[in-house]
Order: sequence, then structure tokens, then C-alpha cells
Amino acid sequence: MTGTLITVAPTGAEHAKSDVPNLPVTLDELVAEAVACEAAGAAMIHVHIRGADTKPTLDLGRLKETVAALRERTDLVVQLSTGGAVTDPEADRLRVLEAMPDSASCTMGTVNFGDDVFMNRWEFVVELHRRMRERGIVPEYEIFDVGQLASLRRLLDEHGLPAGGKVHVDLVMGVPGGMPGDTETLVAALRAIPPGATFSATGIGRTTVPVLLASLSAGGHVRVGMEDTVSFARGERVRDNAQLVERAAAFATLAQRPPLTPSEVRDLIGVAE
Ligand code: KMH
Ligand code: ZN
Repeated sequence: MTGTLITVAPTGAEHAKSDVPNLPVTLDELVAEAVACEAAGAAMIHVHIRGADTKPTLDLGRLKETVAALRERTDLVVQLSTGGAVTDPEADRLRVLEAMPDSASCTMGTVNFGDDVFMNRWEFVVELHRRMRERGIVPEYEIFDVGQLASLRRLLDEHGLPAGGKVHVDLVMGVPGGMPGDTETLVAALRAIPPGATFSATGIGRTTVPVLLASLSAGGHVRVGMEDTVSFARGERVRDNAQLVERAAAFATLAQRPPLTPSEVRDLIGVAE
């Protein structure tokens, strides 16, 4: 069995800096967190950026600057979010690809997202898949509910394999409105996953540790970070993203599947060196 891909999702689009003062929102903060997370065992970074007002933005200039800075200061596989915030228009989400990251997220369907709706129309998903292949960007298919895996199979059947020729899925579990973050659901999702695909899983909020352990024991990879949880344990706030990566790396090592290097991850998911 292979080692473990640890992805860090340091910022997200949901937490406000005023509520979470240690959330990395400036480029300097993001790069410092990325460097620390790579040292702790992360091999890929899932990036949402913020504007000068600390609010989520998909500004193309800032995205390009972020990709360049992460490449200069780390060897991490750089994955930009095309999910953005629930309010982001489709055109802005598609434009993210012009920043030419190594990888980008591609959510496989619409889902209730707390009190909001995270819209991912079929035609939009197909367009993301098509544009990523055109640009040689490797998708990570984000799955918020088990039925979205049937949509992924349909996408691959009708539109072919992505850039790099491999299929990598991230199960995002425990979003209110999506699939629950428990072992039973993870096993159900694995029955529906396209044959040969690699997968990681992340659990939102209090499902973080159960999902981490379930994924490791099922032979999967893991995503952790302050996008997904700002509590380290009951009543204890996360110190920083590296703390979450360190814990994931310790569990992965205990499970005899130590963290993969960025170079091993490029090979695993089909990103060109
Ligand atoms: N912020 C969520 C609405 C992704 O990055 O692709 C969407 C999200 C998924 O985080
Ligand atoms: Zn995200």
C-alpha cells in the first residue's frame, strides 16, 4: 500500500478573519502557513484567497501572484479552488483556471451548504472538466454527496479522462446538507467511486478526526486544514494549519502509510513534473 497524500486547505471561503484571527488571509500569511505545512508533511495545498478586505475573492491577478509565490517558496502541488464562495458567479469560477495551477477543484454537483446552496450545474461541471483538460490542469473531483459519484462516472464516460489520465476524488464529508462524516458513509462512497480512482477525504468540524481515521484505514488519503475545521479538540481552537497537518502525519505514520512527498503526489495524481 502506498503512503499518504496529505492535502492542506488552510483558508477556505467561509470563516471570517474577525472570528478566526489566525486564519491565513494575506499572501504572506498563506505562504508562511504553506511552508510550515510542507515541513509537517503536506504535499498539496488547496487554495482559496482573500482580498485586502480579508473577504474571499477570485481576483485573477491575486490568484496568479499566489500560485507564483507558492511555487517559489514551496514544492507543494498547488491546487486552486474553483468552488470559491457560494456567491461567486460561474464566469469568475471558470476564470480561476487562467492562473494555471497544477490542479483545481471540480465539484460534481449542487448541494445544500448550511443555509446556502453551492451551485454546480451539469453544464458548468462539464465546462470546468473540458477547460482543465485543455490547459493540462489536473482536477480533484470534490464530492459532497454519494450521488455525485454517479455524476463523476457519467462525466468520465461522456467526456473522457482528465489531464494526466488519472482520476482523483476528494470526499468532503460532514457539510450540513451533504453526506455525513462517518465510516459507514465513507464505505458507501467507496462502493460508488470510479474503478482505479485515488481518493482523499476530509471531515468538516467535529467529523475531522473520525473521517481522517476512516480514510486512512480504508487505504485513502486525507485533507485537513482550517477551511474544514477551526477546532483542534473539544473546547480547543486550532493553533495553525501545521498543527492539523502534524496530527494527520502522525496518524498516517502510525498506520504504516507515512506522508508522500510532493513529487510522489505528482506521480500519483498525474501532475507533470
Ligand atoms: N467554499 C465552498 C462553497 C472547492 O473549494 O472547490 C466550496 C468549496 C469547494 O470550498
Ligand atoms: Zn475549498
